[in-house]
Amino acid sequence: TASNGDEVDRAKQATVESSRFRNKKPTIFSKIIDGTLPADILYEDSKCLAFRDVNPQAPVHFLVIPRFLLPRISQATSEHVQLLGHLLLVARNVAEQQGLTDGYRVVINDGVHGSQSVYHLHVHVLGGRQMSWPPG
Ligand code: IU
Repeated sequence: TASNGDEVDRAKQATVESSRFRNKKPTIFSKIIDGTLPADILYEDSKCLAFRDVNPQAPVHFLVIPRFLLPRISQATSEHVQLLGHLLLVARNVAEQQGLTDGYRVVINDGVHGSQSVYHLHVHVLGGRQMSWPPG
């Protein structure tokens, strides 16, 4: 579903370079972004990609991640407004593509109390079953 292959290739390279420049620690998600680790990619564009979670917690469970390495939502600033909005719209579009017509859960885990395990911002989308509240 890549809209423009050349644009995506340039974005991949730019992301790798900007992550190095900013001296942020790449995670396993950087390998999915640069294509060295295979993933079941549902959507990608110049700013982000969506892929199935390897350990799904619902019949449909995918992650939307920015190519740009922002480790966690608590490090976001006004610089990231457009990027964050884009991630949520992609989450919504892929949820629709996945047929989640009865609703779904969108989650961002942050830090220790949020049980974040991968420090590359990711939006979880879970659906295909009834969710409960509050989460554990
Ligand atoms: P968390 O919000 O940081 O806790 O979630 C990380 C998610 O990344 C978790 O649901 C893992 O199953 C998922 N994941 C993945 O999809 N592929 C991987 O190679 C790794 C983790 I490591």
